[in-house]
Amino acid sequence: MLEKTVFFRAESNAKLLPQSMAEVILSGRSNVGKSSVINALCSQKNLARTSKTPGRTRSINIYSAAMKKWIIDLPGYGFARVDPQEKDLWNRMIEDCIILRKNKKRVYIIIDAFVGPTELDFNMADWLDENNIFFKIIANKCDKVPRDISQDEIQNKVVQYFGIDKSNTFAVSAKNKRGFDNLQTDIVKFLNC
Ligand SMILES: Nc1nc2c(ncn2[C@@H]2O[C@H](COP(=O)(O)OP(=O)(O)OP(=O)(O)O)[C@@H](O)[C@H]2O)c(=O)[nH]1
Ligand SMILES: [Mg+2]
Repeated sequence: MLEKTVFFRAESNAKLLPQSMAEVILSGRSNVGKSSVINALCSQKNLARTSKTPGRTRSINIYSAAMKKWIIDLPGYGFARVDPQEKDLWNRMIEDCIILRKNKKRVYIIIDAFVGPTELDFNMADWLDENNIFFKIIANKCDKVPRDISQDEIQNKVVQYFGIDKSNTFAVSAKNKRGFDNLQTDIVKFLNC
């Protein structure tokens, strides 16, 4: 389904991006596994560059799942070690990419299933709500959660925390490539590819 996804373009100014027909945008804190989730989603090892060190993705990275159907990897929010100027640039990149572009889009916020949602994640969700932008939540790194806690329970927690419908939550492990069936189906349906 998404195996044929290819790298399309990296851009730091969202205003310069051409129009897509539909796009999914993966956002989340630095190091939460956004780029790893893209690789697992597309069943490819090295499509998106990942790193142990936070702050790896520094621009809007666009992957093309089909003609003008995009999967977008953003820099992480809240990475303390980038200098204030760069932080401003990152925030602008994220804001412009999500708000300015009026095309058909869906945002997924990726959170750490083990750490749980942080204040930054709630801020992101509130900000999307304020701007009337629909989002879904992906809890990644489920392999770090004790085994007696099921995927279902993780999703229930996300529902409680964010007050969203369970159908809009996903629990995955990019490391173990688990839990991606529903997410793949959801994204393919949205992109219509
Ligand atoms: N245990 C575990 N580690 C993961 C998982 N997904 C990603 N990681 C690790 O988390 C680290 C960060 O992964 P990235 O995919 O680069 O994270 P990112 O959110 O794109 O990070 P930035 O681009 O810096 O914002 C890497 O060391 C990954 O191997 C997962 O499901 N489980
Ligand atoms: Mg990244």
